[in-house]
Amino acid sequence: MAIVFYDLMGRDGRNFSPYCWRTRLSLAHKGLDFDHRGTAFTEIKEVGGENFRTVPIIEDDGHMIGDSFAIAEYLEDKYPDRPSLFGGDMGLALCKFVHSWTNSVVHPGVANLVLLDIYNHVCDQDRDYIRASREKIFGMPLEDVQAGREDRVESFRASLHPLRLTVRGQEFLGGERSNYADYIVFGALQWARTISDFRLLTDDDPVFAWFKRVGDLFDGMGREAPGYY
Ligand SMILES: N[C@@H](CCC(=O)N[C@@H](CS)C(=O)NCC(=O)O)C(=O)O
Repeated sequence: MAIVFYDLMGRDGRNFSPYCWRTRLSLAHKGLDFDHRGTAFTEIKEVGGENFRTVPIIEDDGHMIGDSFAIAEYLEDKYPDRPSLFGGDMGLALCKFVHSWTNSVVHPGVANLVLLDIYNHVCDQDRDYIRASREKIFGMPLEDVQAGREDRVESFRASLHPLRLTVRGQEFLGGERSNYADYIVFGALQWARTISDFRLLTDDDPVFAWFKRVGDLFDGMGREAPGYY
């Protein structure tokens, strides 16, 4: 039976969750079929009850697994004969660094530039929840978080310089072929692409070229998803 993949669902069927993109590309990387189930923020509790407060969640062989990194490790262990996501223990250890860097630098950078756009793309049933919960986290109205972004986008681009220097000299973070590190960072930029026409990257940025390379993988899985560019 195909793996069931619970993905965050936004307005007009847009799938914008950065963490869910990590899982979606991991499933494709492993060549595993999946049954895609779009889930609103306020429906997550109906999927996994008290044990799962966030998506992605997958269901495989009667097991439910949550948390994108745990899912990647599960897939790697359960399907060792399929293409490797980490390339061994050393690759896994390095992916933990990429995970921490993305969560602590790239995600806040993206959210500070497009938070109101995210809100404008959540399902109707999620709107009150997202406004209230995110305004609590950020300590200000969503409109204020996003204000002045034209003046702030350059410093976001500068924060990606380690990534830029790397993908200028190699196809993927994984080297000649993509690995889980690529999917972690791609998810952050795909999050923005799916919900905002505000360009985080310029056309001539090597990071944008790499983003497009990852988007082309698996028959254009990332590229074909509805987005603004
Ligand atoms: N550590 C989790 C984080 C996942 C996460 O935060 N997912 C968001 C969607 S992008 C979510 O489900 N949020 C639920 C909420 O805010 O109520 C992972 O890596 O999967």
